[in-house]
Amino acid sequence: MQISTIPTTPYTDQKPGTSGLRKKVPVFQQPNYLENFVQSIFDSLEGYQGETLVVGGDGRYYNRQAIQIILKMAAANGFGRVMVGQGGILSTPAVSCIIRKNRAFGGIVLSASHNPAGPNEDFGIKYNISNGGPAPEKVTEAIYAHSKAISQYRILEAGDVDLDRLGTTQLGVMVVEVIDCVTDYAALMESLFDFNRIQQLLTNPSFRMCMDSMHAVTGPYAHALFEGRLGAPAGTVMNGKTLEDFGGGHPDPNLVYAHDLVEILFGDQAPDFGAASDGDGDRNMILGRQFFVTPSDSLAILAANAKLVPGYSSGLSGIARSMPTSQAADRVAERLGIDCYETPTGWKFFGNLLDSDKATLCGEESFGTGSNHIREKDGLWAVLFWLNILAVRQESVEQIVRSHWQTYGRNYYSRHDYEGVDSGRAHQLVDRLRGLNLKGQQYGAYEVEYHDDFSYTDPIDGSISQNQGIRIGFTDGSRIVYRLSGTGTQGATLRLYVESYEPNIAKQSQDTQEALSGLIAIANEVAQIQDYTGRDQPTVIT
Ligand code: VG1
Ligand code: CO
Repeated sequence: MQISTIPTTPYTDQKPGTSGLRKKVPVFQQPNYLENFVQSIFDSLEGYQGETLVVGGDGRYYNRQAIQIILKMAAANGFGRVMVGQGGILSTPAVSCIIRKNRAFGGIVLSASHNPAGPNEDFGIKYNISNGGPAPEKVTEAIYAHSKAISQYRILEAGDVDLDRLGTTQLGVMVVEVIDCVTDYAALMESLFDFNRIQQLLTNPSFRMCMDSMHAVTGPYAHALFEGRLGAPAGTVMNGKTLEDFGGGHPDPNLVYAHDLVEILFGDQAPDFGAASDGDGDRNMILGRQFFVTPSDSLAILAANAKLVPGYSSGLSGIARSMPTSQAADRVAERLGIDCYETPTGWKFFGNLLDSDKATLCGEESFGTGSNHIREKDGLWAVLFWLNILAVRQESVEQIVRSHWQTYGRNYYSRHDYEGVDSGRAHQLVDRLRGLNLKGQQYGAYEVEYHDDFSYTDPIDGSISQNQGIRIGFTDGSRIVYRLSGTGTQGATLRLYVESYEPNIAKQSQDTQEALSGLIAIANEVAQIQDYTGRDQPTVIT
């Protein structure tokens, strides 16, 4: 088998966003587009000769073709072994787990997460480092720099590898190992949670659970864990077959897109517990019977109840949350006497905190929670964590959340997304906000305590990340945050995050949008959202 060096010219748009490079499939199918990016990843790394690379994706359209190219390029560039999930399938958390367990050099995850899939929809590629986590900014910047200067890539001339048959094959001098996508991940879950107790809960006829895998990557994992190992009745997992187009859906586990599940959990005779996960399996939504748990609350509740779960019974070293995530977790950290870190959006910023044991649990408002067990957010881990708590406390989801609010107060929280707006106007909106000086301004009952553009200095390596979102904080602890998405593939997406704190138990049962209506009006007015986006309503409210 021969290694070819193919001349190529750069593409100028290969800058990784919040979570890797995401583009429409036809963009990735342009000549050498994927090859350029993969070679740029390899060119940014040092010392991988003979080492192991983990490769897998969420099963979306173009996954298999991309994997064949990556395998041949890994072989030509000198990797010693590639571990690839059977059928090309690996969830994002499973990749992180497998990198760590096998002390791999790194991994490539093929996913555009919750973005729709299909021939004209989205594809994505992301590099993870040896700790199992997303490449930090210095690596993604190096990849981008290489992509702008690339002149050639290396690829092995060879036939395709059979991705469906478990076992090892040879690709030149490199070994390709096709592995079961669930085994290592399931073993890790079993080491963290009280599977016996969860099994008792799931086999008790008076408890019913519904898990929506949304035709994306968690299907095989959820079947194996819940219906297999934990004994839940067949049918507990819905939409469990991974499809290349995710069944035409939008595998974003929220009240808008997980509508099948929401209908069931908010219908008559609803089950006790519902959960959904996203395209690549790193996000989760938790529902009780006719009850929605906000992701920010979920993080706080997991932290407050961590002692009930075997893997966390010795306590937490700290908690970390992304800046726009509500401050509910901060209150738990305070009571536990541990630190709470506030990072920019994106899981890559949690890596150093987890590696240095400054944080045990991490979370984002965007339906992402996780811990130091891997270096990615982890959807099914969160579902199991909730099941473990439910099994121990023997209370309903709603009871657990309400008693949490009674103890800590309730952080009303909502995110409004304006998707696909004109990119130039969206940037103007943010630039204008950055230029205002709002400190001390009064809006009705609200007085602005601080107004800034969030900047983060990593406490471990000192790296600085600027312009991470406009924050307007009020003296009563309420907040408004504006930032532009770094994962979209069409125009710009403006995200508005609104939060207020309610300690009074008598006022903790309001509708969220109503409770936040005053702040939302201020947020619209201050940023002139209607003028800049041309929209009078957000596309998605979560
Ligand atoms: C979004 C979320 C962010 C998350 C990122 C990747 O980013 O807001 O919290 O880490 O997606 O998640 P942005 O830049 O669009 O706001 V996933 O599940 O797409 O890997
Ligand atoms: Co995801």
